[in-house]
Amino acid sequence: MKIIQSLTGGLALLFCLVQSAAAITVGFSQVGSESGWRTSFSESVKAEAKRRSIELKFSDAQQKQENQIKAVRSFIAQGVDAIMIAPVVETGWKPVLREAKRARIPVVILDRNVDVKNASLFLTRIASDFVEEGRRAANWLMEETGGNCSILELQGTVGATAAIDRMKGFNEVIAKYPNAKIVRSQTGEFTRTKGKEVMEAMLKAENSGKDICALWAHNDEMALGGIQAIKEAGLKPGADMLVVSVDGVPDYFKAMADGDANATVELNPHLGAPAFDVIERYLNGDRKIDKLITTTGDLFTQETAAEEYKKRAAK
Ligand code: GZL
Repeated sequence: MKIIQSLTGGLALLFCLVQSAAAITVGFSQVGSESGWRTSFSESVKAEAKRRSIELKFSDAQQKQENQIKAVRSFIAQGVDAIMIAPVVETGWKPVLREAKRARIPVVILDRNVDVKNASLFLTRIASDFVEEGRRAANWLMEETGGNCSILELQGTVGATAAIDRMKGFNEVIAKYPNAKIVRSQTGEFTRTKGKEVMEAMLKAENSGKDICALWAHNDEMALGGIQAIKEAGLKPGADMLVVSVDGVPDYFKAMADGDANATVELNPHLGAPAFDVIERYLNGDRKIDKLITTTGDLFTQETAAEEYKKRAAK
């Protein structure tokens, strides 16, 4: 009898060891690949999953929320250990988050936010403070121009937290300067192509931009498209018209080093490590997880752009 008992004990121990060593499976629903920042974000999550031997199921939604919701439902059906969502817009998430909760699968929100009142529908959100990014961009511009500036704004995706909050932070600062005003504002959907197209239209409507002091873009991709449009309108971006943005992608550092752009607030794309940390903590029983984990970034200008570009382009 003793032999059977020690055998089953040994098998149970073996099973636990194998189980705990088994890789976890995480489903990740990503917005798309609309910007250099987004692709760095995706690559960093994939590299981190590989480093930790986590099985990552990656889904690119091509900017469509219905594709994100389909992907999350598929992750639930596959019984993944955890789900990460980088939501394209804030609204429309309650039903599928309820389904994940019913399936007892923890959900981590990355970057932009979801507009749900019931905070138990997700484990935590890991993101930058977009309002602060808008404030920093505006404070730089007000300092640079003495608060005397007519501005064209390229907004991000309508309904996306990054667009809503960057606009909020920027407007909060310029409201203190009577001679600072956004004269035109339109969405460039966070892409370079659309940013150029919208900037061309705004310049045409504003006497080719001759009286415009600055372009404020919610991300570098749109700013880079805007810079093309400013050049084609016969103006010198970075000089005739200042350019300030957010993200800190290598191409934008190159534009600043070339004198075509002036400042950007860097956005950390490395959200994989903190996300997997919090998932592993939760799966190991930790229930003391903050509802918001913020990342930070610095404001960069032309002064250090060339050396910063070398560092980033080399990666
Ligand atoms: C903001 C993020 C934005 C980036 C853009 O955190 O959602 O989406 O600023 C990207 O580059 O499109």
